[in-house]
Amino acid sequence: MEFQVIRKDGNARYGILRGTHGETETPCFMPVGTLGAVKGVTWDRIGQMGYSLVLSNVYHLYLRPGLEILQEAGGIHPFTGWKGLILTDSGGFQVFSLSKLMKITEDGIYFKSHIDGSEHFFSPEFVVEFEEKIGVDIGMVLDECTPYPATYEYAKHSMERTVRWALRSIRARTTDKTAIFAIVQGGVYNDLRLKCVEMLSELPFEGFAIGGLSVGEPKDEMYRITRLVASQLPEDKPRYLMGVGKPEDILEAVEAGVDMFDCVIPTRNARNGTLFTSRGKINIKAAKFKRDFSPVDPECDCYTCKNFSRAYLRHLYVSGEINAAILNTIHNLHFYGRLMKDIREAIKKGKFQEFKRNFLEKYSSQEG
Ligand code: PRF
Ligand code: ZN
Repeated sequence: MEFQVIRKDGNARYGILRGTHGETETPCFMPVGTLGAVKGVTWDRIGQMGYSLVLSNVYHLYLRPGLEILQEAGGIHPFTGWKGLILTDSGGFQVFSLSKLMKITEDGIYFKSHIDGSEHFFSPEFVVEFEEKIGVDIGMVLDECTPYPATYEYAKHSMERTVRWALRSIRARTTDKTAIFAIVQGGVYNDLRLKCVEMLSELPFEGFAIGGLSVGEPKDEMYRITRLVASQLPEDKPRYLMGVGKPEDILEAVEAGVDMFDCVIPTRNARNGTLFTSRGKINIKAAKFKRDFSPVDPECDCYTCKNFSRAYLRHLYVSGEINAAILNTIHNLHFYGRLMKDIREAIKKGKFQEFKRNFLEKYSSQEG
């Protein structure tokens, strides 16, 4: 993998990330394709919307369809049919949020499947092996996501374990076709975060993620830790803020120097009928849209906005029509893709601050 920062505007960076299956400009947003598909849209749509990097997940892929099937297919690319870049999260976070976590030891994580209750074990070595075997472009290391709130002692131990696991992960590597990214933990404690960055930066990772945020802490804490960590990470490596977020969070993090994002918000919200517009979010279920024959966002040039009205989308949604999820997902992912493109253009022109201010002013002017 190759990463190049091409332009800086304050701490915001415009760059290019090249991997085994293509390249992406940064800052970028990765649509979430947990089960090997982005819910509600086919890969050709994802590509048309300008996305060339998507996120998937070791926890899910390991349970279903499983390593054997993925390997028999020739890897995750031939199996899923996605031709672009793939990053997989390690599963550590999903074990906490989805499965019945049984035990964390120095060796790894014991957990029960959320599907059938069967027992499994992930070690840092196994996760890297899995990511290499299925042929992802970027694999995240196994980490321990510190919950919020957590005591200093707890956060310290889990951060230190995450660093020891990162070292084991890097030692387990066997190919440079799969880039390995480390994850910075340390809760909301400045000194723990700094110590974690210091220890991880000495290791030959190809990128660094900021984990353990957007887990219930106040916004200002999340922004503070993001700024602190981003300011200390190596300049020449990509920085990924995991599981974030809302448009306003992305703008804040880009300003701090973050290059990559993922979040279920655009896709999950689409399926709940919450749509992003340049003037804020709307909920398409609302009765006030019953006779609103205008597009979701008059400034949006996605397939949904060019062809359908709010009234029609509301009708599809309240009727439980499967096309509601599809059309809403197209719109929301288009909105996020456009936001990231506008961010990149603004950085290139040295006008990121101006763009951020204008975007937020309009976005909070809210009609709905
Ligand atoms: N660790 C991993 N994946 C994650 C997180 C983390 O801390 C988060 C936290 N927002 C989202 N996804 N491995
Ligand atoms: Zn649209």
